[in-house]
Amino acid sequence: MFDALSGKLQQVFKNLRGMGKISDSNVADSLREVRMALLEADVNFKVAREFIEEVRQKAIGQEVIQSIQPGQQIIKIIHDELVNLLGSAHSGLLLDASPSCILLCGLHGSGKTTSAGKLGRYLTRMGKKPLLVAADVYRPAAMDQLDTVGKQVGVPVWVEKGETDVLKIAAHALEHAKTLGANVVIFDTAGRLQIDEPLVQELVRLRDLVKPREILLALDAATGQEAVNVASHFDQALNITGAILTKLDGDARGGAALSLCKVTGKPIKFAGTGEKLDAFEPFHPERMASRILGMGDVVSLVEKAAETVDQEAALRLEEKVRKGQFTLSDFREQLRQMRKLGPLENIVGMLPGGAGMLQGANLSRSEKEFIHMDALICSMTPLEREKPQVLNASRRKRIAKGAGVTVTELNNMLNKFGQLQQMMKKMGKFQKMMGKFNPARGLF
Ligand SMILES: Nc1nc2c(ncn2[C@@H]2O[C@H](COP(=O)(O)OP(=O)(O)OP(=O)(O)O)[C@@H](O)[C@H]2O)c(=O)[nH]1
Ligand SMILES: [Mg+2]
Repeated sequence: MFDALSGKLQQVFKNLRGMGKISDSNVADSLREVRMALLEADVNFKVAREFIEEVRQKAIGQEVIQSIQPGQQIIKIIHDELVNLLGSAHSGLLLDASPSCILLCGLHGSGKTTSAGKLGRYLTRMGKKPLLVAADVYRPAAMDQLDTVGKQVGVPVWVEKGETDVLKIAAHALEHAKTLGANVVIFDTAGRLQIDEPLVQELVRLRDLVKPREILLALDAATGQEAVNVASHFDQALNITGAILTKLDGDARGGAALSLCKVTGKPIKFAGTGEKLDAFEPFHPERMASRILGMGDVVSLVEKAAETVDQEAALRLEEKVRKGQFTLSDFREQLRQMRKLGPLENIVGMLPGGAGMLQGANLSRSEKEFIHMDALICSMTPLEREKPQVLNASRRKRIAKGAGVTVTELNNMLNKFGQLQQMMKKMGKFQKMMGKFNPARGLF
């Protein structure tokens, strides 16, 4: 969803890198472009202004202009500020009571019920025993919806059909949690089109009864500028502990994510990246910043892969990316795993340069293309997979014939692979430059 912002920032970086000498005035020009890009992405104007001011101060303070690689230095400053803007470090959940309650709140359709299920699934995988509570008594189908979601993720749901008093439901649910031995209780509450007094009153009463460790605001990333107001209102009313940014997979411009933390001072704890109940990830500011700046988010990808694919294969990939030894065989393995991993956009978008590759891509066609790519790599000899440089015209003809496609398609595939390989190499260098390279952990 940060595609537009990402594209613009990468253009600015490209210009910065290309400059042999950098002067005050072309730094100012670049920063103006960064500011425009932020504003166009719906970042709150005050936040954008402060961001630029911060970067400018640091750029001057560090005498960047005299340094050997001024462009790179400025890029690093922008990267670090972006991480800051997104909240510095990942904030986990505070779950130290037994049971610990999590209250989900948010506007109508912001993704509370879906996030309740996703969170339940996530916590189960963390070894917790969650219980979901249907505390939306207004929309007739709300309880059934949560019930279905709970069944899908294998998490018990407390439903009291016909009960209209949220406080009674909550009290009964807590008793039920004890019987079940559940240690996290997640309350799915009602939404409103707009935040209003009766809703706030109800949420406050519920909060005072269950004393939640976490009050998480489900916030639709597509709400743009308005998201910041919504978040501020909920925060003032309930003193939220963080947010779940939902629908990050959509075509929203991303301003909400970039402004939220600064404006409310509360962290984004999770991101929802699709309608499916596994499309959910802990929000890591640093990884998100790298994703926005087009450096890809290989760590999240590797984590996701590790969840679905076997751990060893994921570690092998991590190692190869780190060493810049990504070959066509790895590319093929990735293609196969990608197809196991769910929506292609999510996966490719996490790859370095993937966001760019996705732009204007027709995915149903891409799916077919992936099958072709797989067939092409299968038609190669091991040597050709390791060293595509050896592919002369006659080898290319043979491979294309073997895969039942044209040589042009083979050439396209090799181009794509080449780009990906380049990006991965660059990413390795970029991380070293950032000084965040941790060989013990592999990436970042
Ligand atoms: N693409 C995408 N869709 C999502 C995501 N999260 C939720 N949705 C969809 O958004 C719609 C509303 O989600 P719900 O979870 O019902 O939202 P809610 O806040 O519980 O809505 P109310 O209970 O009516 O206030 C559903 O169609 C979900 O499938 C997400 O991360 N990505
Ligand atoms: Mg709901």
